[in-house]
Amino acid sequence: MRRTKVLPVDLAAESGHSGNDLGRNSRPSAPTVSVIIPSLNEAGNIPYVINTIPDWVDEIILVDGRSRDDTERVAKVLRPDVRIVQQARRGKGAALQAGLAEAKGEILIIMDADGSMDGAEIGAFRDALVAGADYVKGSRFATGGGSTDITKLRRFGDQGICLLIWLLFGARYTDGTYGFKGVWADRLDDIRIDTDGFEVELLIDIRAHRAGLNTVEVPCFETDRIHGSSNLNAVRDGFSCLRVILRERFRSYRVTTH
Ligand SMILES: Nc1nc2c(ncn2[C@@H]2O[C@H](COP(=O)(O)OP(=O)(O)O)[C@@H](O)[C@H]2O)c(=O)[nH]1
Ligand SMILES: [Mg+2]
Repeated sequence: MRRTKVLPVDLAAESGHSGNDLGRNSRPSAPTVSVIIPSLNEAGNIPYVINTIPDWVDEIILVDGRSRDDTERVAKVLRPDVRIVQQARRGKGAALQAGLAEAKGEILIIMDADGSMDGAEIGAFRDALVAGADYVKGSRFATGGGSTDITKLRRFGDQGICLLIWLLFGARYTDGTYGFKGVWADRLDDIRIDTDGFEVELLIDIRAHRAGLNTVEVPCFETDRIHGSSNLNAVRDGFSCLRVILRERFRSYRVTTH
C-alpha cells in the first residue's frame, strides 16, 4: 500500500515528498485565492466569518443550502462582491460540489460559516500550498491546534476515523473530520466529490491520499459555533462516514504515477 506522508507545514518544502508533479512546476508564486463557504441558516454568524477573511482573498463564494433566514442578504450587505451559489441537493457535500465548480481561484479554500473557524488562518493554508503542497488539511489535533467545540463523542469518533483511514489506506492524519481545507484548483479532478453529506470531509482526505497528492496538515484552532446549533448528527453522519470509508476501500483506482 502506498503511503502519503502527512507533514507539519514547516517540513513540507524540505521533505522531497511529492505526488504527481504534473502542473506543479508551473504554479504561480502569488496565486489567486477563492474561499468557498457552505452556509445553512448562518445569518447570525456570517458577519463574523466574512470579517475574519483577509483582504487579499480574491473571491468569496457562499453556497446557500436554501437557508430560511437572511444568510444571503446579510452576506451581500457586508461584502457586495460575495458570490452566492445555489446547490442542487441538500447537504454540505452537495454545497461543496456546487461551490468548487463555480470557483475561479488558483487556490481553493473551504471553510465553515458558523464562526468556529478563523479566516486569519487562511494565510497558513496558502503558504503551505505555495511551498509545494497539493492539498492542505486543517487539523485541530496537530501540535499547535485545538478546539473548544469538540465533544467527547465527536473526538472519539474522529480518532476512530483516523485509525480506520490509517489501517485501510495508510494515510496518517491527525484530524479526520475538520472542514477547513485548501487545494490547488489543478488538483480538483483528483478529488471529484460525489457524496452529499458531512462525510465529504473524509472523502476528500481519502481521495487526495489515493491520488498521491502531497498532503500537509496545518494546525488550526476551532472555537464554539457563535449562534445556532450544529446540523451534524453524530450517529447518522457517523454511519455515513463508515459507509464512505468502506466504499472507497473497495473501489478500484487509477493509480497516479510519480
Ligand atoms: N450550503 C449548505 N451548508 C451546510 C449544509 N449543512 C451544513 N452546512 C454548513 O456546513 C458548515 C458545518 O456545519 P455545522 O452544522 O456547523 O457542522 P459541524 O461544524 O460539524 O458541527 C456550516 O457552515 C453549515 O452552515 C447544507 O446542507 N448546505
Ligand atoms: Mg460547526
